[in-house]
Amino acid sequence: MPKALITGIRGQDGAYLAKLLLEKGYEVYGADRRSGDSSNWRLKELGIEKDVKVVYMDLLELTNIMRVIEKIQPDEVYNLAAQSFVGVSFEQPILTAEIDAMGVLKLLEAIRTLKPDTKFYQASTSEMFGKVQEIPQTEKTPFYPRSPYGVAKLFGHWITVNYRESFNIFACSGILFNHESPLRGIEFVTRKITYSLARIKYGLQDKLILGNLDAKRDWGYAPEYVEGMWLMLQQEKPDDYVLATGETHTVREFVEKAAEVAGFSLEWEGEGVDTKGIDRKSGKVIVEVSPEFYRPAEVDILIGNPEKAKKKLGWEPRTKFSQLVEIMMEADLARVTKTAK
Ligand code: NDP
Ligand code: GDR
Repeated sequence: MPKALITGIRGQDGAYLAKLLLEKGYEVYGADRRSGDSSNWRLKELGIEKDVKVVYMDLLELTNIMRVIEKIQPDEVYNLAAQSFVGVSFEQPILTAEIDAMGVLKLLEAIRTLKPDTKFYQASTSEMFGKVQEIPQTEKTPFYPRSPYGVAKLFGHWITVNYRESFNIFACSGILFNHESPLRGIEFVTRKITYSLARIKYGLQDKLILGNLDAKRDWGYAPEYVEGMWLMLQQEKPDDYVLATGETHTVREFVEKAAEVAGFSLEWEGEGVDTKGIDRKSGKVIVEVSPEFYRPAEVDILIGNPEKAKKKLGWEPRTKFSQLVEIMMEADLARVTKTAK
């Protein structure tokens, strides 16, 4: 039975990846940094809470990481743990760098020292492209990160490449574009939209307040992206791959589609921070814009080209933008109805 260690087990991708690996017959260890909230709601929703072996490991502590690697002797390590919220990285840049940059190095050092034949996956990101230099973005597009998160992840990416080239470690960096699901954290824009609209529909909230509606993202469906992570570690040689849909949509389009699924009839008024989204049926303002949710530096557009992953891994995204919004909106409507009852 192969053994996999997943860091960030309590996050969106950790849960879907754990499910996939369990289905493939892996013994799955999930590294949890032991925060105050021990609900493990994502693993519970997927029905795998009892199947994952939880180990306590924080990416900030090298000796902790070393003991875990030594004890488990994993065949594969998927490093999904991160301070993953771009907005917060402007407020906690040092912590973000300690986790998202130095944490990767600590994990690689532990592998190099204790079990160098471990296969390693690093969760890199399209945020490394930042102020984009080329459309669409590929593995060869130059990087220009626009946030402390993007800069820290760029270190994580290059140190992964460096350990592959210097120490012959089977280390892959997956440059993943945004991927969403009903298990997405509520602070990210897609889930914030679907959860808030569900609450507005059932009278639990008045308005959805957002930042930049014009940002464009390449949004895919998370369960498909974790398949790509696994595929990268099953190849003969380690390499880096972009996973994306090749389509881009604005935040505004996401709101419009979600509102339609939730049964609102949305109409826009005004511009910039004065933009309002009005429900024609009730005449109520249900969407507003606030500078509070704008970032000091924005990534205006992301659109990835997943050709290499298609060709070499046989990986292809299947869920289209409108299906993704439907899946997320319907899941939140169902959740909110349950709690509203
Ligand atoms: P989440 O934010 O849902 O999960 C991240 C997890 O990392 C959380 O469970 C968190 O623990 C854990 N974590 C944070 N700090 C530490 C630490 N110091 N030590 C150990 N664990 C820690 O992220 P996603 O699942 O969405 O993403 C997975 C990875 O992929 C992240 O690295 C992210 O940056 C990257 N990525 C994500 C994309 C996406 O669209 N989802 C796209 C590209 C890259 P806790 O639960 O205790 O807070
Ligand atoms: P992102 O995701 O920064 O792309 O990072 P997020 O959903 O936070 O933002 C996407 C875009 O929406 C705009 N936006 C808002 N964002 C949030 N969170 N809240 C708002 O109210 C709001 N209004 C507008 C943002 O400005 C941005 O342009 C995600 C994370 O998962 C990263 O960890 C990952 O690396 C990248 O995706 C790829």
